[in-house]
Amino acid sequence: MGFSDDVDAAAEQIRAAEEITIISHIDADGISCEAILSQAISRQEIKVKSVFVRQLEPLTMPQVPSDSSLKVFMDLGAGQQNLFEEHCLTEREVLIIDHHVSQQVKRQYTQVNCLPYGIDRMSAAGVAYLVAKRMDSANTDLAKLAIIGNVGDMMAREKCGLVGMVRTTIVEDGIAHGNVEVRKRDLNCYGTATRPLHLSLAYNDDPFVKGISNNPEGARQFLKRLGIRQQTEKGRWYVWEEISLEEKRTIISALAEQLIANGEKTDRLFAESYAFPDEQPRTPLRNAQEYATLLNACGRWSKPQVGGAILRGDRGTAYRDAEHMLNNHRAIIRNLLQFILDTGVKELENLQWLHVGGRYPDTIVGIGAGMALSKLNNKKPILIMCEVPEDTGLTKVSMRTTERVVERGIDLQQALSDASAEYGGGGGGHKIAAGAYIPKIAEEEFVIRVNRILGEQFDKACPAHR
Ligand SMILES: [Mn+2]
Repeated sequence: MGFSDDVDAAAEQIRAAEEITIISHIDADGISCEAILSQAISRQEIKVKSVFVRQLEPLTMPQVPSDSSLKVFMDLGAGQQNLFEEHCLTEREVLIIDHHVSQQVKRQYTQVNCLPYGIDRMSAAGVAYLVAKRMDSANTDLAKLAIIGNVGDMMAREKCGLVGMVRTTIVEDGIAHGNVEVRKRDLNCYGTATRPLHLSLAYNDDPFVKGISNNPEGARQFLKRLGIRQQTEKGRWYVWEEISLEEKRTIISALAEQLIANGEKTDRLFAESYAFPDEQPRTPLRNAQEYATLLNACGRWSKPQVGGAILRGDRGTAYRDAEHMLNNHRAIIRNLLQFILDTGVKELENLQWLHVGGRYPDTIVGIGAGMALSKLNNKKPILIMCEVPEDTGLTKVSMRTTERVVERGIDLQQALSDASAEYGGGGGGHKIAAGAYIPKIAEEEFVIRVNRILGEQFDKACPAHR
């Protein structure tokens, strides 16, 4: 049995069902998954309803209905199959569509998961899309949604573009359908549809360009020196997507020169980007990255259905609500970032850390950690702890690092899951970004333990280095 057989089996199981409940995750990948599969199912005239959960755990299991419907778990479930057994779910009523590490249990739940086949650069939305396409080859309009989910789950981060089957099948389907446009060797930069040029450059730190990254005024002067128009006659700021190809080239080669002058590599200056020509210019819907942020904002404000409505084409109330959440989302992240910088982190040999208490929603702490890292010593992973509003005995831990540090042997997902194993706390995520829940009383010991594990990872990858 190969991955493609599993996709077949999943499509079969869905087609045979009379009624389906989708249980999906509240992030951009999970929201995209739900929109892809639920539309594909409705198009077959099968009844479907959806439930979103922040994560699948004993507390959220009661949200899974105990009825006769087929329960399709998306972007979660692979690692929580013990919960299915505990809740007496049978093999017949469960289907898992996921890309996370799977857990061995007695029951053989049907699962379609790219990870065991060595496909580690595909998110759950990618798997969901392949199933939807197998259900009906006319579903290629949904490739766009799968691209948003993959980009939202940072599948394009490491290689500066989507790779493998996601690139060769899903992106190509999107291009052929006409609602996806690929820009090869675009600037590796966020906010190309909505941020003024200089802010887009200043907020970018991968690669970090001295005098420009984290320096809006420096970026503005840089553009001025290059003779790039920055504002319209009426004073509106231009964004990256609307300037000419020639202007883009001028900016990119000047940035490359700066990097070379500082003895830095230029390989991460370029990235393949995914644009959506069917969306309004200068809105967050115009490219996969900003679209994913909009969906994440919906999820983090506990309104994943609003994100789902936008993916289904709602540009009225849902879109206005989402824009509002996006603005709030950004304001509170800026505030958190400032709090981390003002308070300062404590440094250990292999990491830097801070506890932000109950000041910020636990759902945004990881994002704040990532942003703070670029303004701190980015050679050391950052670890931020915060309180969990639903459970005063628990602490949420979020860690972030950079591609360069991952290249040196660091795996944050492994570090957190090893360090929290003994508390039964789950660690999830990726090499570059991971999170875990631990008992509040174990906080200090935990930080020390993670520090030690990171040291071991550094040593193992490069013993001579230290
Ligand atoms: Mn995912």
